[in-house]
Amino acid sequence: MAVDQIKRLYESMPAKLDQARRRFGRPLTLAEKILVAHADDFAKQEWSRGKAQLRLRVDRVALQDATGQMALLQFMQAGKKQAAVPSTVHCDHLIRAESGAAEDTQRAINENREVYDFLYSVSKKYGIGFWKPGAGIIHQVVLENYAFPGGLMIGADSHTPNAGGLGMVAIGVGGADCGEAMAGLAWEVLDPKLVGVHLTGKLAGWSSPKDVITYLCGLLTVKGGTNKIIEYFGPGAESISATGKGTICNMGAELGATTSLFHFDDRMAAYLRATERADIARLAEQSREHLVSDPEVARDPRKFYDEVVEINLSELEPHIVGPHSPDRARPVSKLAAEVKKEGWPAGIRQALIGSCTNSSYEDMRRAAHIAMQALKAGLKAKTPFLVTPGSERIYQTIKRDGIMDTFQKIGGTVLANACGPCIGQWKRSDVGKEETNTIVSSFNRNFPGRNDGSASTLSFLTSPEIVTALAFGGTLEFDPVHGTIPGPDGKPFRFTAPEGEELPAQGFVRGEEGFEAPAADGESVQVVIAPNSERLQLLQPFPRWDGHDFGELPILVKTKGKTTTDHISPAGAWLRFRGHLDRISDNMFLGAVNAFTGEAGKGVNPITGEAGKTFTQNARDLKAKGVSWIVIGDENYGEGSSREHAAMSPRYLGCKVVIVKSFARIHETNLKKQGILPLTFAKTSDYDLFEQSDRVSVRGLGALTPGKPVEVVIHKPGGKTVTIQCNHTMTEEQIEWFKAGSALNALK
Ligand code: MIC
Ligand code: SF4
Repeated sequence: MAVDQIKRLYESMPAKLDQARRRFGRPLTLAEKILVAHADDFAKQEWSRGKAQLRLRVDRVALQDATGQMALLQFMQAGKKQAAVPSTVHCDHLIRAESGAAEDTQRAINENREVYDFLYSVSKKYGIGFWKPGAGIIHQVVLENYAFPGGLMIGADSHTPNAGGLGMVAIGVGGADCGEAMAGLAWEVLDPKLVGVHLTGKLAGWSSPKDVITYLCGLLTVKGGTNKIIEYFGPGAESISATGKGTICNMGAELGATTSLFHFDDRMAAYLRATERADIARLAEQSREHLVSDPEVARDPRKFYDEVVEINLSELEPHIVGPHSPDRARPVSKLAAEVKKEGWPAGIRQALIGSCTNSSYEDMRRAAHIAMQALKAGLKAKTPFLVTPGSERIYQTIKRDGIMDTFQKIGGTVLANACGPCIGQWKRSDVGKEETNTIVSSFNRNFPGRNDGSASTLSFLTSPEIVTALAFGGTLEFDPVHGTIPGPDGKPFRFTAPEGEELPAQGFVRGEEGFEAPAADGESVQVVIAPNSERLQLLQPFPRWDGHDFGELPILVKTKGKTTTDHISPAGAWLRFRGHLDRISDNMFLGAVNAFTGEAGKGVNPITGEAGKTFTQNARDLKAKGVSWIVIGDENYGEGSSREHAAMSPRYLGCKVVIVKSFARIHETNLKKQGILPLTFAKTSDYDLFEQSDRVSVRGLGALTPGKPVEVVIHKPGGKTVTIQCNHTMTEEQIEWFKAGSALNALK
């Protein structure tokens, strides 16, 4: 966004904020200020936390190459000449880690040429900035180039909140939301509740920003942040660098939070200057009072936030979370005992640092400081050590400053500036397919199967400095903070706490950054999709609702326990088909645990009774027979990624209704957008009523009304019926999406 647009935004803030203070009759928090400043129509807008639907104007849209394909295919259907808001596409998810940066990037370019060409030509045509493969991971590149205090951004990726490290309200959404904002529509979100995190004390020693968020994950759990903004404030915030703040906000996605953000401060200004944005730093400094909460809020936070959490950073111990869920947290010092108790393999097979969560200069410096200590002592890393830098700028800078050299000396492999092993783009040959094994990384997610496609891999997440120390210890039983490992001389060796400056003393190297500006006039640019492509497929509109209630639908799947988007629509090798709805639908529910059998990915065909087929095979059979179906799910259904494929594949193969105990925010919206009815049990225990051979009817759809429950009838095989109540959160407009068959149909 051009500097003069930021200037105009800041100039408009005082009047808008005053208006809001008058209307609400109280001072404002920072999140509220940003939401108010971006209201589509402040006067008409209803404001009620947890209830109102906000209509906002976003400053920017960010897309990556996996979800971006669907987002752009949907945007193209809107028939616009140009994207209405500044937007960028980042090629980061499709590069598979195999043998190192240069080769992996080249291989990806060859394998994904068709997709990259598509993204490039669409970008060029519609005025969208394009970041080439290898240029960096979306959130790091956005932080370095586009994020700014007080802005509002949406991104087709759940870790978009990373930009909260620079005081931006940045929200992860489905591709349809992005496509619509790019087509010039206001963007809608549920007015979030506000959680204030009051930081006191100071981060020091081994404790790092990662520990703030892994600790919070343990405290609030993976659904603790649903429909809430987490706002960090207090004197402790100043002891955290802007990139460290980014780490904390990034992983707020693991709390299910709408977003997370910090108040503007000098650390942010320093980062803006270091990334060649002194003009924005100056503007923000001049508008400082609007880029933090009002002073009354800081004095008495409990009056203004819905919840307040206190963290004394001086007392915060390094934490580690996992396996299989980011909220399984404990201090590193308590891990060894738990490993013994649970019988997890203590030996670490791989140690990985980097990713969009933790690849700042500071992270790399601190990790290198640990590595240097070990090198000096003559120690060798006991596990392979993989590094994914977040951007070309980081890569070039750590290369110049000798950090890369240190990593290479300990036997590390530097991977492309891309997602790689974080999203299952990892060709790993050191363990058998079903071998239970342990890995540690500085990433943000650790759902089963996430990193290498194997649910037998136990993935633990912690700070890059702890990961590096663990690579030398080689076991989860080593506590780098308090423990020792044998040195080459047999004497115990103890690490000292990591150190590392937050910004490079000599400035960042620009490097070859891989940005392509769009064409000045995109009219003549052709977007090509080969008709026989297996990677890309133009979308056909979903059929409209036929006006009838849903009668006696079979249950395709009832899921048990965690059902993340990685369970519903796995990534890894499937990323290949993200632009081809039919092909990718073969992965539907492959990771979901069947509540009737305990088996993952497979179920009984509800019509033929045949067992042992994948859910997709059964769904395709039902579709061929013209039978629609329903999904029953557990708590926080759809947690994790923003990928709308987790809603589109079910929709495409005939799903009408998803009834669960509770939803994750992005997924619930994605279901609505694609025309599926998302319902929650009024009584959670009604989940237990559903059995394999039941049929399910949903009544009164013609009278669907915001806030009014719907009646669901369970038909038991003997003819007995049970009627239960289910809730929905659809607004008038969202009910129109349902009737039209999808939000996109409603728009046309
Ligand atoms: C993730 O971290 O799960 C991803 C891969 O970045 C996803 C996006 C995707 O599925 O493409 C996300 O976080 O939204
Ligand atoms: Fe990429 Fe992993 Fe970050 Fe998602 S969380 S954007 S897959 S690095």
